Amino acid sequence: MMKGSRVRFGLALALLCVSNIGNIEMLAQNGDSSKASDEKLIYADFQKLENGRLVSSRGGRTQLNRWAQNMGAAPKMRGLENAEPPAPAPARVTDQDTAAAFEYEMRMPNEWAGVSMEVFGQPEKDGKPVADDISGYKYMTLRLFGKGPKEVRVELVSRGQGVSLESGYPQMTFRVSPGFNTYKFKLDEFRQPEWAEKLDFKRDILKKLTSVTIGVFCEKCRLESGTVVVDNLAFEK
Ligand SMILES: [Ca+2]
Repeated sequence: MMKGSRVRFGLALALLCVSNIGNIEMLAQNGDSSKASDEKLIYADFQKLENGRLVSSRGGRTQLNRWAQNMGAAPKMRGLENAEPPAPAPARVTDQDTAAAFEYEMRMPNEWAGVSMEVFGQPEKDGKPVADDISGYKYMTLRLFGKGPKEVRVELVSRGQGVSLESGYPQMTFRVSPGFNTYKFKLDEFRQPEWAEKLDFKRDILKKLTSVTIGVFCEKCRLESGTVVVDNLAFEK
């Protein structure tokens, strides 16, 4: 189905001009892909911009986060130019298809550090994130291209809904294969790290999901840089 070489070529082009494509306005052509069906919730296909920033399928905002044990050597991250707060950049997959991208650079010394893209399902209401109940779904799927990272981590996050962790949300870490591939994860295999404050996965997260992060991380960090491109984040039965 996928014309591998063409997709790669498209991606290479997109990544080369990641900083120049903030004003693509031809994104919203993919029809009704933002509609949630019973079988599948298209969480983010990155076909829409609001105020120049990529939003999720139902208009939730996107942002870039970073963290580090030593913030003096915090990772560098690059997405949409001149965005405050920082945001991923639109990256062109095809004429009709846009993804969300960021570049990162890990710096030393750092015991641990990371950069992630956070995607909210819905726009805020009264200044608060709005939650989704995804407990009826079994899988998360997403399409991802990674140049640089061996592994990528996705997290299921709930903010402002009674739970407030700085970090340690249920997560899944996976090895990145070459190419722009679709990955599929079982939701019930997401786990919190051992050191995290324990949450009730169903009550606190699956029933109150506000956002998803997709990110890169390091422990005993070395100098390392790369690019991550994400598209078609969905929950499936
Ligand atoms: Ca897309």
